[in-house]
Amino acid sequence: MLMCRGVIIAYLCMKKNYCPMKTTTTPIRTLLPLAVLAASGTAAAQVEEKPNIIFVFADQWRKQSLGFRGEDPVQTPNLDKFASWAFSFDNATSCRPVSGPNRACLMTGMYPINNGVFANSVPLDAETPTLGDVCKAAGYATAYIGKWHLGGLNDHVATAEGRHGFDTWVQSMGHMPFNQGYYIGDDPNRVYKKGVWAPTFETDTAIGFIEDNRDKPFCVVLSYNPPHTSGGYMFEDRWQPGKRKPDGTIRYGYGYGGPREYEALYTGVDYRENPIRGNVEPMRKGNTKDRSEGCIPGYFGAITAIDNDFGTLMNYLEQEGLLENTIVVFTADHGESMGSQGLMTKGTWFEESVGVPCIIGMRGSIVNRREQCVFNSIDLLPTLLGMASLPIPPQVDGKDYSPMLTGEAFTPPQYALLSFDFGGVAELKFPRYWRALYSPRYTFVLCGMNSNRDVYTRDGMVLYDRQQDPLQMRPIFKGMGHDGLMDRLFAALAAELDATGDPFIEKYWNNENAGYPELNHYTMDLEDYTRQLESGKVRGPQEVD
Ligand SMILES: [Ca+2]
Repeated sequence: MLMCRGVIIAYLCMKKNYCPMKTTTTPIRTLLPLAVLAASGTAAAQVEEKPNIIFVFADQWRKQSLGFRGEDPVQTPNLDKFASWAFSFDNATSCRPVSGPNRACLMTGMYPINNGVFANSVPLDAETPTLGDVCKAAGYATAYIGKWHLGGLNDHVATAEGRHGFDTWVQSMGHMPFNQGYYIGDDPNRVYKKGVWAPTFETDTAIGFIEDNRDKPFCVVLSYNPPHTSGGYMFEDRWQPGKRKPDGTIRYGYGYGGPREYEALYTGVDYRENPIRGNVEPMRKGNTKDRSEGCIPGYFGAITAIDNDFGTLMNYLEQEGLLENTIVVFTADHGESMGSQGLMTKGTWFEESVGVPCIIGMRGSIVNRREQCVFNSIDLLPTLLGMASLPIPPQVDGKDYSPMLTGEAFTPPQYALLSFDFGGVAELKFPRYWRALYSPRYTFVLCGMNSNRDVYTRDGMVLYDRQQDPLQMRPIFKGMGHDGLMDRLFAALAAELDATGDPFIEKYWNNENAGYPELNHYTMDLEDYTRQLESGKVRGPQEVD
């Protein structure tokens, strides 16, 4: 434990010496230091006019799983209704499609290379401003309910500093949606909610918080853990491909799942004969046992159940007349491959992995549109703060799209920059480096020398034209007639990486001996960290990812 703390403290100290390059042009009005804003005598009067913020996100919910998109055969009537009057970014992306890193992107508006959370179980610097910090400083009542995953190896955050401005704290731990454990406020003991579908409990908790705080502006983050693989009570008979013991028996507690009445909506279909998507392949080549079909009722069942919980929240807001002064966001951490491209889960540049729902509404203020421009997860924080006329911290890399939401002229960025280094700290010795430039039409990828490169790229470079090939079944390599376009995209990607200080192309792209990287402007004692995990004295990242 002491060694682990030493690693984290060393990391924090080194990080403070790093000054990230700033690429965002920020209006002068947004540059007020948080301390100045908090001390302002006029803040109390002004804050009463501020809109509320409700930030709802699920974990492994791909953008294809929205009924109104007409892609996956899944029912989401409440999100369809929300999108019918709100603003939907149809090409929204997860900046780094794995939990802790993308959650840091969502909460800080900064790229992983600048916010420091490059893998699961790396803690977010307590001094980096988040949505909660900004809203609290502006006088909002603040709450965080659900999965956090930004507190390091021991994710439970006991200190006010580590809660990043969220005063009401109901943190879920692990993947047990029918026996979910929570850390609530300062209580060091984990409280379990047995037999209750966790998103329903969390939604009710959020509504209770709103009821208690509706006389002043409030900001609540509602972070649902499902849909996610595993686990525990009521998951015993579920099955996830690849999660069998060596003797072939099912590992306890694995598999996607939701309340049985919602799963029942999706059973009785032979998904092998009727694949949910045109690019579904056996999960592992040559392995006829491990397939995705068995997971589909659990995955879609969880999604429709959460849609029902989201409907409960929206009905409450409508009945109480809160939709006109509340910005509501629904998005996800990242997607789920569910057999597409022969893959499960996330971590790749494919649409099913990086594409997320992103619907934003405030009745009477935000226009109704389905927009095809790029919108990266780092853009959500500045966009919300812009909509609420709250200060955008100068460290933020993302863009404020709020003029677009209100129907004003706005030129969005041409590209979103996506990236990946590692899943969790347990795999630090097995990097999955890649960088991608994402436009409304193209996905252009540079892949380091790892297993993804072997399978999906040639010479570490691949282009997909999603207009001609939406399922990404026809990769374009150099020499196939698009070299000029690929050269231009390479130059644009290189420029984006240079702007963020990312040495990927020079040091890691074609380096088969690329070890622990300098990709985050500081180093950690990898061997110490690994020993801590192997000792069993600290909980490893396997419990949350
Ligand atoms: Ca996640």
